[in-house]
Amino acid sequence: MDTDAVVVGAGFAGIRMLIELQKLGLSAVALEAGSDLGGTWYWNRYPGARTDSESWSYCFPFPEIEQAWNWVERYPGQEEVQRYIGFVADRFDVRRNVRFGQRVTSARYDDTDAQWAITTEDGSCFTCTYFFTALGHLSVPQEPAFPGRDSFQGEVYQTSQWPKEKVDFTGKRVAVIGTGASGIQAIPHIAQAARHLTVFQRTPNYVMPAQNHDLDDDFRRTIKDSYPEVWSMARNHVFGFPMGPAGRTYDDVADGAERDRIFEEGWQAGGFHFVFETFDDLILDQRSNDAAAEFIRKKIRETVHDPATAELLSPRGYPYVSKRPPSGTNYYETFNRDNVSLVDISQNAIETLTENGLRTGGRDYEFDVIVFATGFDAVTGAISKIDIRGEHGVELKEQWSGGPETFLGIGSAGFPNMFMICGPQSAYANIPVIIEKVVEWLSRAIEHMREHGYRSMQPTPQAVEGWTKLVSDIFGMTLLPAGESAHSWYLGANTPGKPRRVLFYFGGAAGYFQELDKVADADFEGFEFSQTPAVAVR
Ligand code: N01
Repeated sequence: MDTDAVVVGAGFAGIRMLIELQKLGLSAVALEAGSDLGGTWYWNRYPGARTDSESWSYCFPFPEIEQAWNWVERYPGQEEVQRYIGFVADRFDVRRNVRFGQRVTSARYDDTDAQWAITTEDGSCFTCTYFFTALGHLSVPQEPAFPGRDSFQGEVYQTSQWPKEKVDFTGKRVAVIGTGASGIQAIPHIAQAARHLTVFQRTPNYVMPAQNHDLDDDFRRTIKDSYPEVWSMARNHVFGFPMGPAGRTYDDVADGAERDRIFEEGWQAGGFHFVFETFDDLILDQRSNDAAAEFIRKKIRETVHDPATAELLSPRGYPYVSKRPPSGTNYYETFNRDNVSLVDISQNAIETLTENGLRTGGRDYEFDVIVFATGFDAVTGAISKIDIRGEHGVELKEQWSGGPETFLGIGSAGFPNMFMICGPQSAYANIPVIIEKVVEWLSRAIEHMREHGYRSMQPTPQAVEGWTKLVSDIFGMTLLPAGESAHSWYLGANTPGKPRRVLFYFGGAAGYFQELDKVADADFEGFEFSQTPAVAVR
């Protein structure tokens, strides 16, 4: 099949891109491995899965959708988000352009006719001029290679590959391995049904209370009436949330009690409000960060009855936010239940899975069910699973053997017309807000090519080098590098053997948008264009 564009993935990014391609009058197909739309929200069906961006900013700024769609909860659950994506796709009539059950295995650029050939697992081939990846940052699950994995005779689940049928934990002895955002959401739900739940924790997290609740009609009306302001705030906010800055730093508040009052306000506001509405230098000033970290530890001590368990749950030794902080609902409270226990594996790695459970610290534990909540080969995992070859047959995997190198998180030198929607080194922020801007930018880029009769574009090696350095320099100005010791996936440090490379631009959503606009306004400076396959225009 030949189309103008192929989009790989039908989650938020893929659907948004399909809508844009339709507006541009281009033919397009999206290839999706799942059997329905949603991407992350298709695969992550574990109990308790929900966003930790507020629903009214975890969506697209299409006025007709904003008015027609009614969010049920402050933080929508997996099912609600997946339904939303389907609603958007149907309103714009793009579902018909999605091919489900199509896992892409290779993408080859043909130098002679400047076309991409995209092949899927079942041997189907799609040729196109524009090749978009919309793969998500967290789409390749990672299960540690525990010895004895196949010997365990009970049920095994991975949070991000959860079955469509409901899993019944009633009366069962369950293990959850991993206390990242997925584990933290799943644990309180599993605990309610299981006979006994044992949580295996390697690194404690700083868990903020989500303070989730249903929305009422008055609130929905207010939001619907104020979407222009919501988006204006989100686009100007460092992480793409409709929040203002806190307007103060650590040094502005000398009194410890007053600082705690401010933290308490953030805690009650819930989720990321604690990060962004307390002190503006939380990820820049160690003292500010220490104060926040100690406040959270105090909350854990107040919540968890057993002091030894509270101490094990208390993160120490790495800065707050240097590892992506999750939001939870009844997370710490769950450890007060009689049927829940916590096992610290920071010093005693899981030695092996056994026929009846697992062994750690020389002790055998027996389970009916083991749940892996062990995270993802983040950001580069999905793209590196596709055999991508650009000009002169150059392999992307080979080019990125020391870690990904991109310009703006969108393009890589030597890969003409391959556009990553939020690829490695794009902005770290509330993702729909970033997707929206990147898609607008890509639309402008395609219009620019059409206007000038260009056939293809790709970033120059100099632009890629400059961006990679900028991304790394910005990261180095924050407290985030210290997250490496706590296996932060921002750096790929959660994946054994993965080269360490800063995987995101941490200069904020607004900073990223300025960078994108600067490039586009200067006729896409940093990109080279080709009029015919053979002639490059610099
Ligand atoms: O994965 P994670 P996740 N032995 O990498 C542990 C997004 N998300 O799926 O911390 C024992 O955070 C590992 O231990 P450690 C969100 O961006 C969003 O939970 O590396 N344990 C850790 O505890 C999030 O950040 C939402 O020491 C091992 C856990 O497994 C991202 O997805 C919801 C181990 C993995 O935690 C990833 O979250 C869910 C081993 N060998 C996810 N290897 C919302 O928006 C790993 N672990 C709400």
